[in-house]
Amino acid sequence: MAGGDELKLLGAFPSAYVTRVELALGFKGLSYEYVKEDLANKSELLLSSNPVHKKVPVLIHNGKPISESQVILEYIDEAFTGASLLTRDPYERAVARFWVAYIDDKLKVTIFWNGGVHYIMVPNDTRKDEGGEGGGVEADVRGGRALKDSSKGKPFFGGDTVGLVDITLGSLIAWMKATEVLTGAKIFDPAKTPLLAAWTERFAELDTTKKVLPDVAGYVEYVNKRRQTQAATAAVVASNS
Ligand SMILES: N[C@@H](CCC(=O)N[C@@H](CS)C(=O)NCC(=O)O)C(=O)O
Repeated sequence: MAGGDELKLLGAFPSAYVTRVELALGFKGLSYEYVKEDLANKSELLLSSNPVHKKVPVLIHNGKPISESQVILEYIDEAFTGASLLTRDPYERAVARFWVAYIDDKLKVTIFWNGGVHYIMVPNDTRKDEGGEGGGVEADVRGGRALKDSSKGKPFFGGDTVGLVDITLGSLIAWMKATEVLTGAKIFDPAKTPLLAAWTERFAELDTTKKVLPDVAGYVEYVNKRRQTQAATAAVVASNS
């Protein structure tokens, strides 16, 4: 890449944390080498690059490792020129960081055991209905409060171009769609959450997003395979007990 910079991304399917780094690199127009990790058999490079958490993603820039997806996103924005992912305005930066933390905390691809493994996106929120519109995540992210707060009527959370919040929520789009296929649930329903449903379509249509976002069918297949493996293991345990 330009300036002799060398970028290596340690990643693994089906991590949305990795997807968000790929989105940020794509929107910045940066090229990089993708190093696929086997999380069941982590490489020496991963273990030495992220000795604290031993997780992907790790971005290695000219030999220097950076861990934790949100830290990586901000590093990419600061270290490289190109479209800014965060505005210069301190207050707007604070609002964007608030919603990024909120999405990370409340909207998760959750894996749980309930007679089988389910990988679905669920609002990780136990607050009671506060305003008659579902409360909690419904009122906040799903009800569009985040979008209204950040975008000021512009197409993206980042305004006219995508920013940190777009990338963080956008990295979950393929999981949202896979969840819809697997459970029949509508995550962002145009009838109930028109702003977010329109944002999802707008974000998904961008060239960078199309190149980076994993195939929904691949996620569905991954989940179904995991379900089969878990069911087979459960059957063996039951027959031995
Ligand atoms: N907070 C981390 C989470 C990263 C994470 O959970 N990575 C998972 C894959 S989705 C991982 O590497 N898991 C391997 C392990 O837990 O051993 C981030 O934002 O980067």
